[in-house]
Amino acid sequence: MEKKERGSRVTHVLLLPYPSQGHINPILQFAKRLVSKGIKATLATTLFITKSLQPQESLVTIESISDGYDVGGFMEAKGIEAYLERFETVGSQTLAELIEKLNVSGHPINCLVYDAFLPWALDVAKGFNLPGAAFFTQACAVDVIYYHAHKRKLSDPVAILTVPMPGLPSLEVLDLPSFFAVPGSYPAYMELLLNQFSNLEKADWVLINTFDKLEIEVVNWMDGLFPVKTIGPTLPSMYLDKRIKGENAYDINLWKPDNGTCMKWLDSRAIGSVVYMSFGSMAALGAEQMEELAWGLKGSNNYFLWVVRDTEKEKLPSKFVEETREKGLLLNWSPQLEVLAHKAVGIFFTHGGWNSTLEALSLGVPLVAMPQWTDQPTNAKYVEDVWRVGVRVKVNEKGIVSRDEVELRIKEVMEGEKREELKRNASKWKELAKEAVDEGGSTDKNIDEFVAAILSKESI
Ligand code: UDP
Ligand code: 7WV
Repeated sequence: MEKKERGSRVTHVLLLPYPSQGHINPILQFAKRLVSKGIKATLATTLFITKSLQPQESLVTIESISDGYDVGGFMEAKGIEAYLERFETVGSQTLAELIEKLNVSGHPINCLVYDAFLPWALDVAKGFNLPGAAFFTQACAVDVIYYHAHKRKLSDPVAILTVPMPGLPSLEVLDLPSFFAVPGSYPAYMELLLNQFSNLEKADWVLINTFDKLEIEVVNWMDGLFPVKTIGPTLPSMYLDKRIKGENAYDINLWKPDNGTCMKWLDSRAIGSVVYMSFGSMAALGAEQMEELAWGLKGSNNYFLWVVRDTEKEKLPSKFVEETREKGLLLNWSPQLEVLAHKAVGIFFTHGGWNSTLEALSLGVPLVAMPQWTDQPTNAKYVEDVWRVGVRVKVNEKGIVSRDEVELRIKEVMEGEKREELKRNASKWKELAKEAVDEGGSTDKNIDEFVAAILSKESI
């Protein structure tokens, strides 16, 4: 592979994700794209995560920093406030130590790509006189809503909706990221999201895991404020352009996927006959909601694959597993990309996390969106009304999605009159996602420009 060299030195990019599944996947995938373009890439993640990883061949080297919770990670902290505070203090220091170590190792760092959730990392980079690129793991539309709120110091949902937000569709309170809908509900999370913009004017680049055609109006608008480059969707190359041989999976799984059983089970199902249901890595639903989902799934009378982590299983109705043995399979953690790419899967019933949404769009699978919190309501709004690749469930007066609603929405997307249109639109986005990352596409060009820009900064 051609290496981008200056003298005998290889250009070396250090990447720092927020340590959750939904943040590690995209940044690590982006790192692999950089490697395919001749860059050396190192991922810095927390010791709590690195010590649980099996050694494996990877295009990207993994190094450890500390969030101050080496034993239990986030679960060890007394809540998000304590976690973020200690992460900033211990993280800043251990990130600086890592950069120093790498600088004397013969492969000095030329650029830091950091998760926009961790703006202090940019200050660390600047302390070494290094260029820094913020990496946004949420939709550009969501980022822009937080930008307006940050700029005007607004967290009130009605107030934010009176602000002109060019590039966005007309939104209602329930379409906003959840931290607005119930003001004061999660102040530390709200601050985390708003703080993405606290020093962003100092970032040399703003990378966003999206692609131009998906949200062109809002991307163009944000590009007028910051040096934006869309670099997504960050699915493994084999699911899109297939230009990077063997690049077919996310390398870090915080849970062990149940590959064998699940894929064999799918192989024996008819085309488009399976409902795949998953709420991502973080959501924990209430027992009543789990029960409604369970009976709604059963009532729809389809085959289903449902990711219910072991810690959530006790919330299932006692007879459910027994009564649906013929129809369904429960998994602790799925190989989600393989599942979504399988022809037996007819719909994706999802919380609509940004990675899951991009994966469904990129693999052409229609959705039922059941947003839980954070950016998921806004993603659901786009799924239903902008990209028109799925429907959003309605919540009843008790805040629950009833079994009838679950059944109705599944049937609507699985066999209703909307199905053909949703499938057509999903196929269209699949093509456009592939086009963006393929040779000469918008994402491909942006990554080339990013690589060229790091090289030119280096030679100054
Ligand atoms: N994922 C997976 N197996 C599962 C559930 C999720 O591999 O059983 C992956 C999924 O493909 C996605 C990520 O975990 O890349 C979840 O990210 P997302 O943004 O959708 O949701 P979050 O977990 O951050 O809420
Ligand atoms: C991890 C922790 C907190 C949040 C997220 C991930 C997210 O929305 O991506 Br708010």
